[in-house]
Amino acid sequence: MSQTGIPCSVMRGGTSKGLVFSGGDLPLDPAARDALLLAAMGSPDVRQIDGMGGAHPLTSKVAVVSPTERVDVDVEYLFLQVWPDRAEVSDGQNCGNMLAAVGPFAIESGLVQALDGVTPIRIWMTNTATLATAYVLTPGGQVAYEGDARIDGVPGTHAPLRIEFADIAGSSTGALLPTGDARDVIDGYDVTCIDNGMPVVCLRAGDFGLTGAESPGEIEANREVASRIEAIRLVAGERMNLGDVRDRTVPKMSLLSAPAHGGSIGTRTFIPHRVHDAIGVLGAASVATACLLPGSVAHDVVELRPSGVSEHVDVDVEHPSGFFTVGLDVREAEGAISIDRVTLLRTARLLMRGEVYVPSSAMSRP
Ligand code: NQM
Repeated sequence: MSQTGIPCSVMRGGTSKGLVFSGGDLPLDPAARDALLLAAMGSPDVRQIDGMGGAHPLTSKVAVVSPTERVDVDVEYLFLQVWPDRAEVSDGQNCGNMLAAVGPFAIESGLVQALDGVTPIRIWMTNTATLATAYVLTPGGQVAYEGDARIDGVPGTHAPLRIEFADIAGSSTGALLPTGDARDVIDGYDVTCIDNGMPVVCLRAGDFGLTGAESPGEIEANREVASRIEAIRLVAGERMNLGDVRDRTVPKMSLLSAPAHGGSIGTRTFIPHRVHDAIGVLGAASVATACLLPGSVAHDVVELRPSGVSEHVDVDVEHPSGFFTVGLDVREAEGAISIDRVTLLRTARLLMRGEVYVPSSAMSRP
């Protein structure tokens, strides 16, 4: 059987890892593209042994980077989640971690001309029709990967890559609070359904008999809690305008607790069936935003230092492998809070560039 090689890079973006393609190297037809990506990743197979996937949703990701005809935008980014154990590829969510790889890839592949110093790259995130700006360090016009920035969940230090989001409220659901309220009750549990970049349902860990200090493995092993949370997710999905979410990767379910390590809030997040080893970028933006909303479930447990809401608030989101600091530019008008800008720090690294090989039969499927 012959094989076909498709140009691609393997990159780490934040705490995730995946394949990054130039849009022109993939089939235009989504079904043909997805068949190719399943073959490239080795899905469906829990071990993804016959492909590049890392046998976990966080390491089974694809970013497609393309030129754009939009004004005021440099490149377009489509995120595709390849399920490890199912023959499914989803464009139904965004990914702020793989987003960190997009700017460096755009420069490396010649889509964007780097400046000498820092290159701002405006990225149109097609999954949610929202904009991000990534500030890529480019001394001498080359992408810098080495540096002294540390993000929890990734060993060592790397070049800092600042990302800004403006106006991401209601990214997938149409509203920051898609149910219209800061708090709802589903199956007897208090929840906050929020979407500031990622649809997330906030819950109190204590309501499920958890302290919030459990490891992802311990929480996943608790089948009773996992199935109660999935039942809540299915109802929340309908109420959040996402429809039947049985086969969707949103909303994420974040179990919140008082901070235990000097941060603002503790989190353990189902994404939605595995528990994240850290927390997603946009997931963290949604949780951090919930922390500022009076009446939310997050507001019950958050500890902000200094306390209270000012024009700029840094929310230190604790997660299983450390902290994720989300900066929020806040506006208060007529008693309502809105977030004008979200800023955060990531790092990214080009790991390999070459061709990924797929059986030629996968190219002609479906
Ligand atoms: O929320 C995992 C990740 C993500 C998504 C997930 C992400 C985000 O860590 O922006 O980054 O929640 O599926 O890659």
